[in-house]
Amino acid sequence: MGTVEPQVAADAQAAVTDGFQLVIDALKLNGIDTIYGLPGIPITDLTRRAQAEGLRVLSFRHEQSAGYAASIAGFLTQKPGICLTVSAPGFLNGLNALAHATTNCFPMILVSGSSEREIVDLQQGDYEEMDQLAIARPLAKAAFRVLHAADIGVGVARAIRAAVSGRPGGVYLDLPAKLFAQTIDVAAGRSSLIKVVDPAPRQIPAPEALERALDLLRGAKKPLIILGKGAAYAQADADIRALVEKTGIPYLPMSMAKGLLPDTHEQSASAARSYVLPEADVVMLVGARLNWLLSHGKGKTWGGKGHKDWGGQKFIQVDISPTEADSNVRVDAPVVGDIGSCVSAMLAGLGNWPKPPADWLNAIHEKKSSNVDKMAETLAKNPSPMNFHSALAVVRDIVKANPEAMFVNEGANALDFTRSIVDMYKPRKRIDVGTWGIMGVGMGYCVAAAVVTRQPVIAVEGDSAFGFSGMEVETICRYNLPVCVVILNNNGVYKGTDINPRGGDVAPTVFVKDARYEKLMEAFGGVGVYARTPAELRQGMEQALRSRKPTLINAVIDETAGTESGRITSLNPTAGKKK
Ligand code: ADP
Ligand code: TZD
Repeated sequence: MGTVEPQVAADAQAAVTDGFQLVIDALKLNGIDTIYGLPGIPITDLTRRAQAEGLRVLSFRHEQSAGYAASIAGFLTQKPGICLTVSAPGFLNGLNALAHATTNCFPMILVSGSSEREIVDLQQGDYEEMDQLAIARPLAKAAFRVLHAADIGVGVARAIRAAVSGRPGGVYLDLPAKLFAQTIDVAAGRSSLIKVVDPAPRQIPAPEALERALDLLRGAKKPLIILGKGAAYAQADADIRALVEKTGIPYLPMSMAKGLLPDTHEQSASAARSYVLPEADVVMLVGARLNWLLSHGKGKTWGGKGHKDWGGQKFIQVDISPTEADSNVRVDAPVVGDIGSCVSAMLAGLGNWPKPPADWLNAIHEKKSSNVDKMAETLAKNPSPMNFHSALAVVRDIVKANPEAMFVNEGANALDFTRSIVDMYKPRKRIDVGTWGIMGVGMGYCVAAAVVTRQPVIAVEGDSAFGFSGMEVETICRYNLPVCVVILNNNGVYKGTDINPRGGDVAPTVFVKDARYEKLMEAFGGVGVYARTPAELRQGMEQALRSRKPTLINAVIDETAGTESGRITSLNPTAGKKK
């Protein structure tokens, strides 16, 4: 007996599994191989054990960056990006990214440990006490809590389905501390897990909706296609290109749809944007919303008389969300379905498609050429100090020479100028501030972009924008990621020249002058470059791409360059009051 007993005990032990293990098994079973997070009570062991089980666990310096990384990993892979945080404060730090994912239609799951339910619910003051589920719910597409180890499989499956099906979004999964240590029988645990079948089912558009849309488009005299980041997300690149090319219709890519067709494509109307929007008579939106980024489909941008007046365009909207149509103006032909299915069905229905009228195409061509010529003149200048244009002329060349590189972009002027100057050549290479125009996505995006695509990453950052996630350069160095950060440093938010009329503190938009951001990268073993001329910037970028070493280039630009709020000064209620 004495010799048998320990064996029985060991067997009994081996025959149970616990909450930690089941969470890991459930993720792995569903093809999730990376966690972006930050350890601490109660999830430290989850991060350790996940790593030991072969998941890639990327630890950040702040949950917000981990969350942004997860959100963009979701966009790039169509699988939910996982962000793992501790309770209350860690959860709240991750929440911004969860809301960002929901707003941008990126699939992501924020998994947070939480404190004891019975203490939290009686508000008895637990360690990091917070009713996280209630707080996450309005910001997430769905929110779930798992109380029993046997329900982990269901919880993870529901979170995955909610994140990626239909319109993708952010999902919250609440895992209380007690769950992790719960044990259940191994066999029962195994059979409780769910491998999600067809997590994002195709949604086939109705034939009559397609016919309505194609009829409208065929009859247009001045048709226009607008491609949004939903189209980029859908990974239907070849069909989208074929639809644009076979119809011959000019198109505008929204910021993150740049590169879906190369920006140098002859049908791109980007350089004639302010001409085509008010002039077009039928506009087909493919995975783009008529939100503020498109001036709500009305007003002067669209040729309306007043700022809320309809410009007379008819809209076709291809979108997975049936409630998106009519959100701002009338949509005459909604086509509801996933973009892959919609676009291939449209292609099949094109028949003998008439080219758009030549006078429309010629007018766009003319506008484009004169705008491109004007821009070329500006870019060719070599002012001292550098300005946005002379620095971005270099970035444009480097991106052209490295079309596979991922491209991250945030800032105000640093965003707006870059978006219009730097061409993209491949789908889903450009990732940026998205629907909210949010600052702080930069370094988290860099980490995820490098990890997911294994391509080099170039980030063009305003100096203010960079500051929101700057400490993550340590993360970039720690994982030795091929990231080249270029800071367009003009000493402040928008620019660096504001003056406090009363003296004393500097103005709210002004930073330390001539800050040496490159030393931050050097502090962690990366390469720092101080660039005062386009030639120094070019050399720094070329070297970074060759070496694949983490590099930060502090590109010093004219502090008077830049306008308040970049190109959206009109949204700034104080700007009008300024002399
Ligand atoms: P942008 O900012 O580029 O204009 P938005 O984020 O405003 O793009 O719009 C993206 C749209 O794409 C959303 O309305 C979303 O419902 C839709 N969408 C996302 N993924 C898909 C998909 N796979 N199929 C169809 N529509 C999609
Ligand atoms: N906070 C967050 C989270 N998002 C924001 N968009 C802002 C604040 C407001 N904001 C902008 O919209 S752009 C910007 C801020 C602070 C920074 C602009 O300065 P920059 O870029 O140095 O990054 P430029 O090139 O100097 O304009």
